Amino acid sequence: MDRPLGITVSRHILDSQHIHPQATGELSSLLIELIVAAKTISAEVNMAGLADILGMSGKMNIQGEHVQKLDEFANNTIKRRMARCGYISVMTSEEEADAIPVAEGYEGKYTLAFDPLDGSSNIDVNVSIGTIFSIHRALNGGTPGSENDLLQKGSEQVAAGYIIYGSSSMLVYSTGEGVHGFTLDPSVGEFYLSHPDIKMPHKSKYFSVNEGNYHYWDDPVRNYIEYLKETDKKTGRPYSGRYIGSLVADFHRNLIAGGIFLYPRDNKNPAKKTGKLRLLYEAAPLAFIAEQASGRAITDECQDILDIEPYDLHQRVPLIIGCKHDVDMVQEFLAGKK
Ligand code: P6P
Repeated sequence: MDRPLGITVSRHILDSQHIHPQATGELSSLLIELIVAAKTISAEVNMAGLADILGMSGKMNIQGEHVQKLDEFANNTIKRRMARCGYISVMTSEEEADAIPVAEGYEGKYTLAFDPLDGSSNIDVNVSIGTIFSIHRALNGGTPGSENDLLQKGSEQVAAGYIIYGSSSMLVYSTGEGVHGFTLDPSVGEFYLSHPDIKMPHKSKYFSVNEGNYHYWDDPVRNYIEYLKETDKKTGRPYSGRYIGSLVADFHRNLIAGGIFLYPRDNKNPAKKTGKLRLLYEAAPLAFIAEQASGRAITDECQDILDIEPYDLHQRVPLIIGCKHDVDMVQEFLAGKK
């Protein structure tokens, strides 16, 4: 018996484009180009243990972090491919201080913000890592873009998603019509629809937070974590702690199985006074996915992540993201109501 015909991600993107008669196909083509870059990165990540690509490149990035060779490879793979795709006018990457121009004559109507390989500190210990991307409309499409085109609110995103390089490589993306997951079949190099219309459970069973920072948090955050550990009157079971230390992996588990992730500000460390995670290419794209999957994402000042007006390409934000019931509960603690 023939294997069922899997829906490829290209097919899925084109089908959703056909629902919009006014669509020109440029966003579809942009996503398909980005996915080619992701497949290239996936192949390299999965071989990392074999090639000599493991280890440090000896360089430092804008964040002052040691750049791993795979980081550099992922950044260059996306940058080179997207600079000539013809659908974006400017890019920004976690690995680069300034906005990245596209090749002259290739200016398109969108912008791209990306974290080429988030969680890279986990590469050498074979923990899942990921690429995160965020797409907006450029302010003056078709002309060379600038930082202003990139500094747009998360609520203005036209598409966002991530690729997680784990036990299998998965692409999860949304164009504002739900969240859809695709699993890579490396034997044919295709992403097939495996998780249509993903919805976060209303209530979590996992909480993800680095408790090593416990003494650096404000009291409401500490009180909330203590509350999670109390026995639940109804279920008798406290939440289970799960923290991988790789944002895409922690987020993906919480998206599929139900969970809440917190990275609050750290009042003792100036580098993390406004949180550790970056708004444009980490918090905002994941917040877009979370809200499209019926979840929520706020800061520890109860501001919706998608409502934040960015002022810097690499600004950091405190991030609380996950099932709606649990984010609402954190908000109660932060507002002093619990
Ligand atoms: P910590 C990885 O370096 C990262 O940027 C995210 O992927 C992850 O969620 C976070 O930092 C982990 O930070 O301070 O708990 O090691």
